[in-house]
Amino acid sequence: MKKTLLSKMSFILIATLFLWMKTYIVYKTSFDIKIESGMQEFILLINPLSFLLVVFGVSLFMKEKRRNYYIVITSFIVSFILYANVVYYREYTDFITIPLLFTTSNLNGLSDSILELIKITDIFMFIDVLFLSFIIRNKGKRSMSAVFTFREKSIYLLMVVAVSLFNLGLAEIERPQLLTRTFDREMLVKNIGPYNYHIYDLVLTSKTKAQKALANSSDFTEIENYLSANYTKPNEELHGIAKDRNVIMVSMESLQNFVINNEINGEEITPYLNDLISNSYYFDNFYHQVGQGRTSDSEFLVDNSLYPLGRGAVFFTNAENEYRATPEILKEENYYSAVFHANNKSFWNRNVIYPNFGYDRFFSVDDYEVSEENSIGWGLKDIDFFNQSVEKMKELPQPFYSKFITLTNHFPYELDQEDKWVDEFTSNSRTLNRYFPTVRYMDESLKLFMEQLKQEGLYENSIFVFYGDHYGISENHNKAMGEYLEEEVTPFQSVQLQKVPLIIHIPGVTDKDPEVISKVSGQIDLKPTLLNLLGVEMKDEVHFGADIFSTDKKEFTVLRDGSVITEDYVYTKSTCYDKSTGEEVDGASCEPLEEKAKTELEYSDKTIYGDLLRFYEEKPF
Ligand code: GP9
Ligand code: MN
Repeated sequence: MKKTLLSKMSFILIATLFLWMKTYIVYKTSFDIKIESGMQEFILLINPLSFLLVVFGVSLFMKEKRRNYYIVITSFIVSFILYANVVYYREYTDFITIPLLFTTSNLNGLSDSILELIKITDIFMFIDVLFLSFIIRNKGKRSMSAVFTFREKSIYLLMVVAVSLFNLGLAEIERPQLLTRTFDREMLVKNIGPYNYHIYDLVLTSKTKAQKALANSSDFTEIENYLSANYTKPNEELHGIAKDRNVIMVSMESLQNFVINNEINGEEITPYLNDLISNSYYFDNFYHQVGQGRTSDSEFLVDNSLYPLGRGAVFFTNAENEYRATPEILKEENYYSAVFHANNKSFWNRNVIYPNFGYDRFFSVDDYEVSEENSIGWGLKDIDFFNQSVEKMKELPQPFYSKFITLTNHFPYELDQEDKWVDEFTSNSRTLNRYFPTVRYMDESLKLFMEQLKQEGLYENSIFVFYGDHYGISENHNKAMGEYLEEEVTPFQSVQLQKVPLIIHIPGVTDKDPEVISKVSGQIDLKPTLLNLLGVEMKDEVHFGADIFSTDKKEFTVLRDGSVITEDYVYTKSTCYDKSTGEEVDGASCEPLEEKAKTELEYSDKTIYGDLLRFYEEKPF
């Protein structure tokens, strides 16, 4: 009996249709993709199709029996990729990138967070795969008899090409240069679908590898020229004010600025930090600039004054590069350097990259006594962590540059009952609710840490730099956040919620003359700011930030997603806002800012992808 092409293809088409619809349902239920026109909605609807037709179409060239297994297995794999993105999106409001997948050594520590993010109903995401397996088991014989002629295969191929071009054409009209500008993953997924996006990401990854091979010293000269044209002279009065002091940096996990001097049910959330601020330099307009590498990205920014990457964690993708990080520079000033962090040493690839930054010692989980009693969530509780760290600090050669990375205030913000000193918030976001007690706990740990340092004689001759590493409450919790702040969280507000506290405390100096510095700045500026206080000449060092105390410092901060904040404007998600009113204004006002942000990030990316600092040694400028 002769079958029509359509009936022969019915199994392929059913599988395609299922996944197509499933992807669209996921768009609507699991991702927050902003749609502004009927055209965008249409592109969204059709965009999974081209990839699915290709990947299932491969089966036309297979033997019949194999074909059906291939379809079921492919359907499972593609569903799994979609599902993994759904889970990742629940916390990070972002899509997975290939470099991120190579961070598998991070997964052991993540198991708690993952359990928090998956739901029993997720099983429905695989229901079509079960259904397809059921069909081949029962109707197997019949549907396995189809053989495709050359003509039929050609018709199919033409259809695939037509659908793909149609999709790309519409996307190009809607978003010119979509594929050449890769700031925004949401835009990519919105226009070409999650599967094509992953292929695109794969191509980019290979391109990145090639970039290093092709880079040469003239690329470095270009960076040098850009940086010296934009050089900001540091503040002379403060130069060397903390010379030869021990440096004690604390990376405060997930600490956003909105909790500072704020309350929950009438109680201060950060009583200690509020107190410290009144004896310190406090920067209340300071932004985190991290990408997918989160804590590690903030470390990268702070130690190198280079931007992290738009995709993946630079700690993984470019760990072997040549760097001129702060510990290495301070070594020339006879400093010893150490990091304290009670997590696996390989987490974020730290054990590989730290020696490359010039760190002399990394105290990781193996150096701490960790038990059931003194752990919660991701590991050793902050109070115990600091407690045990002080003992090790006493042994360090001085002066030292040290960094402490806290852990308790990490998603999913678990805490023992006896450590809860303020109430949870009440909203529909468990995450936001639990955030307040863990922040309060971390605040207490910092207070105890300082008290101990005073007792051990490690306080007076030190300079303290406390900074928030990145946001703790993602945009997914905007509604609850709005309830807490008592105002709606618009994209304009969202950008400003990326402020993290920065506190610089110099005993004998800032307690006499504390100051609140409201200049717009970011983590990229911390290295030149600190090194100026330590009396280190920065002019010849490659750095993208500027001394925040400098009167010449421009109020211009670019976040890793390309958003820009200045004194007058906030630019984000292709929209320009007047900062004083929060109103949307004509895009022309932000155009130069957008351009400048793009150039800045491109030059920094180029430095990293091309491993350009390897040319620094040969030719200092
Ligand atoms: C893990 C800690 C937390 O060691 O730095 O990592 P994060 O998830 O915040 O990047
Ligand atoms: Mn972190």
